[in-house]
Amino acid sequence: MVSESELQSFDVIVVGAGFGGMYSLYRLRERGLRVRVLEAGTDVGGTWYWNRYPGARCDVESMEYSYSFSEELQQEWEWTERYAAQPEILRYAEHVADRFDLRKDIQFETRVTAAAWDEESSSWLVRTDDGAALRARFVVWATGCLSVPNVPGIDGLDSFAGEVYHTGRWPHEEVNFRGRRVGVIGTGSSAIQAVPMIAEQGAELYVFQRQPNYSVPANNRPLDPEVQQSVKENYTALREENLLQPGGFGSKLQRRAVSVFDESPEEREREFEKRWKMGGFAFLAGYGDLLRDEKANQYAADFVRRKIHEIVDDPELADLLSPHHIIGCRRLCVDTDYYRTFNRPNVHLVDVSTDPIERITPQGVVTGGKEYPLDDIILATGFDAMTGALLRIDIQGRSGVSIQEKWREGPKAYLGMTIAGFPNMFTINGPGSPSVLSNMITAIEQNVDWIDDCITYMREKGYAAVEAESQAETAWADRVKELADGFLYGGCNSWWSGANIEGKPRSFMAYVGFPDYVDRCNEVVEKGYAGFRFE
Ligand code: NA7
Repeated sequence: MVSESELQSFDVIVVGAGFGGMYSLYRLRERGLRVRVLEAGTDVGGTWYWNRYPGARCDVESMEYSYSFSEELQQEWEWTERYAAQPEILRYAEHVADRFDLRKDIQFETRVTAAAWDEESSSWLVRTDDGAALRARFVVWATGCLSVPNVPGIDGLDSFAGEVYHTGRWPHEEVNFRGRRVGVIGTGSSAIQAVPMIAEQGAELYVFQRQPNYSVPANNRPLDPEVQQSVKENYTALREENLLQPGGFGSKLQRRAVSVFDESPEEREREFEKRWKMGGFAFLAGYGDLLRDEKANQYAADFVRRKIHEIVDDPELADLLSPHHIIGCRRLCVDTDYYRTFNRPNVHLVDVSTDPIERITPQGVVTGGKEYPLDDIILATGFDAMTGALLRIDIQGRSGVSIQEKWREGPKAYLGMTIAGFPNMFTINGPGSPSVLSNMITAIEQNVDWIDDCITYMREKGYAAVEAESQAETAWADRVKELADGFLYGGCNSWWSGANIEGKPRSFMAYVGFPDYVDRCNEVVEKGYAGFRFE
């Protein structure tokens, strides 16, 4: 046991060195606080450190998916593509770490296993997997929304004789699939990005599909240096316009509020076609009612199904690849050549919608009574999203109440950042904040700035502890639900409502509407931290 006097002690412990943790460190250290970041990986980057699978790419444009807090940083960094690929985003994260000398306060290869609130000292005792304990007044969880891989409990997975990869835990060394028989399980965003790249490597590829997903073309391209220069000349204006958008990004998506019912079939076709060509999330921004009205939504869904049939040569295969759920209800995928890849002779779709994968043998995957012999299996099976990381840590708040007990019926967090019964604890992009519906980096900056202001306020007033009030937390959860209910998000089984993990409580976990969220966070401050209790 480490004695109390030997405990390393900090003002703030930040867990995770992705974009959330890095900015937390930068901001809070600038304030003169003693900050320590604990990170399980060997370097910074979070999502972009772990998700190294071929084709991994951001679906928010690179000029927007970047920090805005430093004018010098945003002026000096040069992006090469409209949508940056994983290696480039990771280089950017590393550059930020170098530029602001962040690594000196980050302890790598350290996983937090427990954190307990100590009433007497109004501080947290944080334990790590190397047996160490640290003390801090505040804990900031920057553990990511999509950081805990979901490994399906398929019988025999451990018995497979070849390699098993998960897209969210990709090896650091290059993996070459040339000449190999590869099975991809899953057809979410990760698979949709990886499949065309692996097919191109010349693998004999078997894609096991339980449910198809809608994907729109990225229309990715090299970033024109002149375009980049002109954005940089007006960066402040772009950032400000983005803050007014529903997701805190995409002011150039030509968002329109009109209803699909107010336009003729020809106008609608032209509009969808134009947006299909623009690429990315512009597709769903053409009409105000696509995500609110199921009948309106059908027009967009029909359009994508027609596109799939145009692209895929075999009509039966096109049928299988065509989703029938509400488009946008699950997070829209953005691809480069996904559907076209199925025209290749080395790519095979295996429909496991009615005959689930029965088991995995040393040789391959068995479904529908047939064994598919494979050399490698790629699990593109997603994540225990939004709450998975925190629920895997033994976090105990006041009176020893655990986060697992607290969130048994589903997560609640006031402003998506604080939890009643867990004083001096903040979550970045937590459940009940815009998080996965927004530009994550913009949301991170807003969350961290708010937390920084709160800590600064406490220091000025001489407060030792801050805690969300239960009533405020419940009212917030009701608000999150009410907002989501105004949209079609409840209409399908998606990871952002907990439906991909067996036994997980169902609730839509993101706050719809970034500008409204920011207003409410500011209003709380203006009203003297309404909904919070200070000690
Ligand atoms: P997703 O979107 O959760 O996709 C996971 C996929 O894995 C999905 O197609 C699942 O099918 C499939 N899956 C999961 N378990 C199984 C089993 N047992 N058998 C067959 N298929 C299975 O994760 P991604 O990593 O692609 O994307 C997550 C987010 O990361 C994405 O939205 C972006 O925001 C970035 P299902 O649809 O459940 O039938």
